[in-house]
Amino acid sequence: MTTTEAKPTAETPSADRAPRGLAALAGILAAAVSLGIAELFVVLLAPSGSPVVAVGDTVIRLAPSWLTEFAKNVFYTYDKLALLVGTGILLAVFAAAVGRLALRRPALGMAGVVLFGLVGAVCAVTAPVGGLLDGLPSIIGAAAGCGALGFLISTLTGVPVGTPTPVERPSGVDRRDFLKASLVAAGVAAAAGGIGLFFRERIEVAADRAGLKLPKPFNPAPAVAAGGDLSKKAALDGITPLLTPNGDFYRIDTALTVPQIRRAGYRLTIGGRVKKPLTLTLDDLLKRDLIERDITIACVSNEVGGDLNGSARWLGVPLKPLLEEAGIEPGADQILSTSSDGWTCGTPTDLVMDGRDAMLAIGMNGEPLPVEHGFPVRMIVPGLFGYVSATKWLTEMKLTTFSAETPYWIERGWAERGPVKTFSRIDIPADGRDLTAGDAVIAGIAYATHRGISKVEVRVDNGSWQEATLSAEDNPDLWRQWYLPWKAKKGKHILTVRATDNSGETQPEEAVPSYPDGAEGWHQRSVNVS
Ligand SMILES: Nc1nc2c(c(=O)[nH]1)N[C@H]1C(S)=C(S)[C@@H](COP(=O)(O)O)O[C@H]1N2
Ligand SMILES: [Mo]
Repeated sequence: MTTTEAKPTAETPSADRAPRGLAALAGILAAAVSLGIAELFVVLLAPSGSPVVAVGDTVIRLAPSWLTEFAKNVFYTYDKLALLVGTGILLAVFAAAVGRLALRRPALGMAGVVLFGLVGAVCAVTAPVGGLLDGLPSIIGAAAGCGALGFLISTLTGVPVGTPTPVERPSGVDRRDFLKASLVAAGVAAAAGGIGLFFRERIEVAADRAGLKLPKPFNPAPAVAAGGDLSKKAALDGITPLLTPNGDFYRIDTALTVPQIRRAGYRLTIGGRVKKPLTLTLDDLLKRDLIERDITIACVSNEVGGDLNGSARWLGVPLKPLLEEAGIEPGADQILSTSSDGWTCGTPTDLVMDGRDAMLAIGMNGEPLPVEHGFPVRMIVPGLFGYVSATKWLTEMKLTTFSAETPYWIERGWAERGPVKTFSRIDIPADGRDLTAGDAVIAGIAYATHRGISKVEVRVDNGSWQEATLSAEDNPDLWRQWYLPWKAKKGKHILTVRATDNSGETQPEEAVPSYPDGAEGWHQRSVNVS
């Protein structure tokens, strides 16, 4: 501490108030340091639970159902976020009180930090996936928090950490010392927490996933037909590739932190209205005859011309024979699937059993499923939007009825059945790209998963519809690329595309929003030709 004038009696109100406000800040910074250090040790010790997530999950687990329902209704999809923000606010209030307490009674302040660490530790240890080791990051975090609190408070009191409670506080607090100490604490919290969060999702299951050797498919995907992939044509540079690389694949889910499921611990239960309930390990699934299929999946929230869609070569266990083994009882019209984090999805039983390539995917484009895309197992059902078919981190399938159980998004008003709507998109010319007059090309993709695409037409301004050339159909579950050569004339032009599916139905012109069962309308792009 730098020298301060010793004026023992000068307890002016402002001098007193300022350190108290700063002490509250010290408490909050100390809490941040504990959390940051705890996150860092979650990574170093590699147990399953971060204290923040563990506390949040414990609240969800113990909260009465009326409260969780209320939160879901009020906060809609942001219910988990609301929980974290609410917890954060409570924590900040608690930490501020602890900071102020520490100013007068350092020992009690430390006790507050320890209490805070203990709550985190207890929640982590008692979590469904928790073990004793999972409590350690919180304890280490609390120790660091105590250190930070002592350090920060000492800059306010001028009394070094560990000295018995000061009887008199020097009145002239050196704000610069406190500011410096605060910056150090904030830096430590941010760096430790940042490193922890950054690596947690990567290292936790990454090694486990990398260790999974995918079996060869019993029934491989047919080779792409000649003319089945137009990406190689030089003129079509920029067209959507036939299969989307995993790193570019869109991602949609409600998960705040990506579920981390290890291979050894994985279990899938198939129950409800079945004759023989099954529990399968990952090895059980890998031992079965696997199929490999090129399938496009899409999100119901995708807008006209949007990119919440992607195609992959999925390797997986066909669902139909598996469910036949379980023996579906008559009347069970819904397959309610649940993910490890409690998201639910309802798929019509008849569609899964009608012979389409519905599967439990374990491979995506030649790799184990990426963790964000559902490692180790997800559902894929051609022809249905993701919210009614594509459960990631799948842990349970329950045969039930639509009238008995309402899945996550259906409860929020989205359509109970979600067949994919016919979709077409212009990729070339890219948005905002100017062209020079002369030979040009218009190109893109179209899908009507499971029905298949029969025709794509393009219109320039208000001209007549011209039929585009389609890539050879690989299978009706996969999108098709298309292109149309165009003699571009000078000026501004509006390009419009529409597709027709194999049932003969053409995309309607009238725009319809994505809620509640998928957007409709024609994709347009404007282009300047000079
Ligand atoms: N566990 C879980 N699975 C889920 C979801 C989710 O929120 N949680 N979202 C679904 C939705 S709405 C879509 S569109 C697809 C997206 O799959 P992707 O992220 O692999 O592209 O996943 C589906 N599976
Ligand atoms: Mo979705």
